[in-house]
Amino acid sequence: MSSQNSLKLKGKTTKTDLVSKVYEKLQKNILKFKQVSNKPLTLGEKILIGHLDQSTDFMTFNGLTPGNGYILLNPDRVALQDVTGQTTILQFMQAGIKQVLAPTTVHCDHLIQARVGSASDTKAAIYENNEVYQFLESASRKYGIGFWKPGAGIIHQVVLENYAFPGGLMIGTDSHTPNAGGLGMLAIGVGGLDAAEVMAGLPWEVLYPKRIGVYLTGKLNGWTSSKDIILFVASKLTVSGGTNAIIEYFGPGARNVSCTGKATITNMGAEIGATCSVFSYDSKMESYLISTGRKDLADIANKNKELLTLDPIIEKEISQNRENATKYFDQLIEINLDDLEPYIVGPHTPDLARPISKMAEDIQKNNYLDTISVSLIGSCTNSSYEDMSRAADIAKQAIEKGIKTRTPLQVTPGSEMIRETIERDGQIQLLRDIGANVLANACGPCIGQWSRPEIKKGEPNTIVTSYNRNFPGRNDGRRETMNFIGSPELVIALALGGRLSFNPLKDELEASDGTKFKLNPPKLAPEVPKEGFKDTVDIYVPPATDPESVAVVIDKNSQRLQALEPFLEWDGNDFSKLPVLTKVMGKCTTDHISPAGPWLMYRGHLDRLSDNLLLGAVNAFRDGEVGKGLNLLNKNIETFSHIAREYKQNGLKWIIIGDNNYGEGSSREHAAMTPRYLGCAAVIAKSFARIHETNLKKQGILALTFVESSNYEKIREDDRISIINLRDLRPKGVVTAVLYHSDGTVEQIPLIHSYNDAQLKWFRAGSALNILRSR
Ligand code: MIC
Ligand code: SF4
Repeated sequence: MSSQNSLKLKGKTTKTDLVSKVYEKLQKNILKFKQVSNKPLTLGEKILIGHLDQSTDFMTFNGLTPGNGYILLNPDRVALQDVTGQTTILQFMQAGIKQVLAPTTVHCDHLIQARVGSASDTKAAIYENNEVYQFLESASRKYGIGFWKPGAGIIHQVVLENYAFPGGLMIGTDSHTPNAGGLGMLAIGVGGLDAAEVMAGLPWEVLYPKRIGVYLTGKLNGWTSSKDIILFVASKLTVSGGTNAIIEYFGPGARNVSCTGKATITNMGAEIGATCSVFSYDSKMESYLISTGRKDLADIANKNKELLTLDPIIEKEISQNRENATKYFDQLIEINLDDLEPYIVGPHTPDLARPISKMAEDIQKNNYLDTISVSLIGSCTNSSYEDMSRAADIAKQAIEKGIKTRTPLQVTPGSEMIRETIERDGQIQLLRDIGANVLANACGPCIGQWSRPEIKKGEPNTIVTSYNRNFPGRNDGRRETMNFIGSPELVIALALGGRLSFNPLKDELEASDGTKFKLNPPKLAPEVPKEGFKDTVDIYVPPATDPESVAVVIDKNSQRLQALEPFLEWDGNDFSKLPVLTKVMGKCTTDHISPAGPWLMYRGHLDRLSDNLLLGAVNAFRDGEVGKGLNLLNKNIETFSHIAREYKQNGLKWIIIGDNNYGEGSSREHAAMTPRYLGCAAVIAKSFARIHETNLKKQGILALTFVESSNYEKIREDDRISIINLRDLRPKGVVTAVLYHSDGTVEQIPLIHSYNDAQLKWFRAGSALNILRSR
C-alpha cells in the first residue's frame, strides 16, 4: 500500500468535507464583506473574515481599525500538547459537555526528558508520566479527542503533517502553533481556557490584528536558509515588534521557499510576539500536501486558490512602488533573498542577531565563550526533510574528509514520520557517522527536559541549536548556559568547527590527513522525499466509539494531577493597600514566571506547581536578585512563592509590577494561574505580551498598564498600593493606583487596561472559567 493511501485510511487527518465547508464559508463571508467595502484583501484578512462568528455585524467589522477592537471567530481545529493540555482538559471538564464541539487533538511531546537516546528516554517517560498520559488518553477517548502517543512527535510537526490546511483557522495551547502558517493556515497560540471554551462550542475572541507585510524577492542560496529569513525579521522587529499583528509573507521570493521552510518562519513569529504569521497557498504547499497523503485537500485548495492567497493586486502595486504598502499593511519589511546572509542569534534572546560574518567580532566584544559545549538540531522548528537533508549534506562532506564533530551533537526529529523517513533515506546515518546521538521525537532540550550531569553547577558554557527560543535557563535549567540559534546546516558546521567563531563561509577545517579544506554550501535539498513519507503505526489512539463507558480518573492523592477549585469571585471592593510581591526588572518571560524543565511534571497540579512562582524573575528592588524578595511580614528574604503563600495565609492579596513585554514567550496559562492561586490581585506592567495578557484576564487577575512608563520607577519595595474605583471599571477606561510609601507620602498614578465588556465580566466572576461553569 502506498504511504499516501494508508495515511488517509486511518482517518487521522482533516476531512475533505470539513475543508470544503470552510471554503464555502470563506467565499460567502468575503463576498458579504466586499459588498460593504470593496478593497483588496490580504490573506490574513480573508481567513479572519471567513471565520467570523455568525453574531458579527459586517458593517461594524468594516469599521474596526487594526489593533483596536475585538472580533469573535469560529476556529476549525484545536491542538493541545501534554503539559498545557492537562489544565485545558481539566477546565473543559467543568463545562459539563459530553464531546468536544471542535475537532481537537492532544500531543504527548513535552514530558519526555532527554537523557540517553530515543528508545530508552521514551520508555522512561511512559513509566514516569504514566498517570498523566493515562489521564490525557482516557479523557481524549471520552470526549472525542484524537490522542497522539509519546514518541509520535512534536505537536506542531504532527499538525503540519496531518491536520493543517490552507485557509483554515486553528488555535493551539502552545505559542508555536503558528507553525501551520507554513501551510497557509491562520494558526494561533492561546491559553488553555481559550481552547477549552472553543472545545465547548464557544467562539474565540481576539484583538483585531494589525498587519505586517514581509515582501520577499530573490531566492535563498548557498548557506542561507529559511531560518535566516525569520532570524533577520526578528532582528528588525525585536521580541515585541509583532505584538497583536499578523505577519504576512508574500512576493516572488515567498513562492521560492519550501512549505516546511515557510513553517520554520511562521513558527518563529512567536519569538517576535506576533499573533500569527502566514504565507499564501502555492505549489510548494501543494506538493507537501500530496506527499503527506492529502492529495484530495490539494485538489480543493487548487480550485479555491483566490480564497487562499492575498489579492494579487496588492503584490502588484507593492512591487511597482513600496509606498503602496501603506494601503494594505501597517508596516512593510522587504528582504531580497539573493543578498541575505546566514544569521546567528543569541545569547538569551532571539532578537540579538548578527550575520555569521560578524559573529567572531561580537564574541570578542562581549566576551562570549567561544568553545561550544553541545550542538543540537531538530525540534518543532527545524526538522523537516529539507532541513535534515541539508544537515546531512554537510555531514557527508565531513565523512569524506574523515572527520567528526568536535562537540557532542544531539538530533531531535520532529515526528516519527520524519524520523522513519530520514532513517530510510540515510540522512540519520550520515549524522550518526559524524557523531550524532538521536533523541526522542519530542521537545526535550528545547524546553529544559535535558539532563546534563557533565556540566557543573554554575559553569558557563555555550550551546548552539536550531531551535526557536533561548531565554536564560530554557534548555538545561541553567542560566549560565548561553544559547545561540542558527539553521541546522550552520549548527552542523559549527559542531565540526567546535567554536562559535567558526565561519564556514571562509574558515577552513582540518581533514584526517592533515590537509585543510573548506565546507561547500549545502546542496539544494529535496523538499519532500521522492518516495513519499514513510507511514507510521501505533502512534495514534482515536476517540472511543463507546465514550460513555470510558472513565476519566484523577487520584485524590495524586502528586501530578489536581482537580481545579473555582477561584473566588471579586468581592466588589477596591484593592486596598496591597503589598508588592516584586517589581520585575527587564525581561520577564513565562519561563521566568513559571519555569518549565523539572516543573513540567506538575503542570496538572496547581498547588505543587505554584512553588515555582517567579523563580526566574529578576528583582528590581534587590540589585537584580533572582527569584527572591523581601517578605514584608517577617522582613526576611525568601522565594516569591514562599512569601506569596504567607500573604495568602494572612488574607493579603498582592501585586506584581512588570517591565516591558511582560509574559513574553509561551502560551502557558500556568504563568497566570499560579499567581492567581497564591493571591495575586493585579499585574501592573509597562506592556504585556498578547497571550499572557489574555491569560491574566481569563484567570481573574487585573492586567493593567502604566500610562507613563516612567511611573514604574515610583514603586518602592515596601509600598502598599490601592487600586480604586474598581466598581466603575469600563472598557477603555483609566484606573487609578494610589501608592502609599513607607515614609508617609502618597502618590497617585494613572493606569490603563484593554478589557472589553465581556472580559470585565471574567474579572468580576473571578475567572472566565466560572462563567463557562455556570452556563
Ligand atoms: C515553549 O516552547 O515554551 C512551550 C513549552 O512549548 C510553551 C508551552 C508550555 O509552556 O507548555 C509554548 O510555547 O507555549
Ligand atoms: Fe516543544 Fe520547543 Fe517546539 Fe515548544 S518550541 S513545542 S518546547 S520543541
